[in-house]
Amino acid sequence: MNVYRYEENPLITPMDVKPHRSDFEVIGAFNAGITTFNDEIIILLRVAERPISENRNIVKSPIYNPKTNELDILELDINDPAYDFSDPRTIQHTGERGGFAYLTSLSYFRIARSKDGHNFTIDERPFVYPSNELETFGIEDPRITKIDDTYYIYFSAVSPVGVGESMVSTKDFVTIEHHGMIFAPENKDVLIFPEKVNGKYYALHRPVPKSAGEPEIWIAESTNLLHWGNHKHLLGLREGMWDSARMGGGAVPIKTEKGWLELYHGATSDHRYCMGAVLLDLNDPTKVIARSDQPILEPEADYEVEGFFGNVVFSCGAVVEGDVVKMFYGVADTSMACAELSLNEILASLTYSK
Ligand code: MAN
Repeated sequence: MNVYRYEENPLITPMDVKPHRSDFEVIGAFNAGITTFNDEIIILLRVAERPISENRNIVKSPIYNPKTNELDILELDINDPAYDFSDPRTIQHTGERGGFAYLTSLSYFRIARSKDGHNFTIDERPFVYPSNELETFGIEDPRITKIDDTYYIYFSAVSPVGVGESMVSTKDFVTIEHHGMIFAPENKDVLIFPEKVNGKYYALHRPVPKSAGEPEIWIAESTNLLHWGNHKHLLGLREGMWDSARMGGGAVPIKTEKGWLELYHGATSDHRYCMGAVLLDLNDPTKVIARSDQPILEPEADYEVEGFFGNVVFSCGAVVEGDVVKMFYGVADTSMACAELSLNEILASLTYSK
């Protein structure tokens, strides 16, 4: 696979983004939703910020308070046996309980605009910010699907009651309308197809089942983008391969002559995140036609291997111009990068099911 990583990579780093308050620091500008609007590429950054801590033994967790519309700052002692601080992203419960109690940062979305995909201007203020009790730990990993004149922005909504997928929409990237949670916890990595197929909207989603099943990709349909049903299991993990432990949709499905091309992420149990592709039937996206045996992009460059959470390439969107796929992607849960790939080369690299 010929992958052309931009020479300026990483394109946007935390240092390029001003914190939204002076007692905070930006630790991530990554996993951005991508679309085009008024001849510009919109890079809807997931900005992760944390309160500056002077004391190494205290971890401060920012929590949105829907009653006051302010952030509360929780202070945790790293020697507290109730918690495990080894994952830089989360504060885990110790013992049998499992799962995370708090996050070490709070994410929201900020707009970066670019005419050429290389140079950016970043808005001064947040565009989408936590606003209700299902978003108290933040909002993450936005994807943007344009349908007619409306941009649907959907993302992980994180709170103590779970991680689900919520949606807002905008027509002008100034005002937003809230649509609430469209996939209940635990669910992430929703990707809404950009047009109806046989009269129905389709979405990929990634539940995390507990008593049976794995974090794998499902597909659902809807007539109004808000209520999703007729769920089907679409794509499973593959033992010993790059997508053996977790997976989820990445970019908005790309319509090609051969089918719907979905660029998705897969990870191994040691948290190495790669991007690969799956091709779905044009007239029935619940049917898988072909899939990547090898990743189309894997963490190799230093900015992909090292960072806040290293060995991660994670795309939430691409811009397609003819045969060129400009895949924007988050690197190491820290910054944004872009790589160009050939659409036909991706299609030719897939292993077709018999
Ligand atoms: C995982 C990671 C974190 C994220 C939480 C909540 O632990 O992806 O970065 O904040 O989930 O979504």
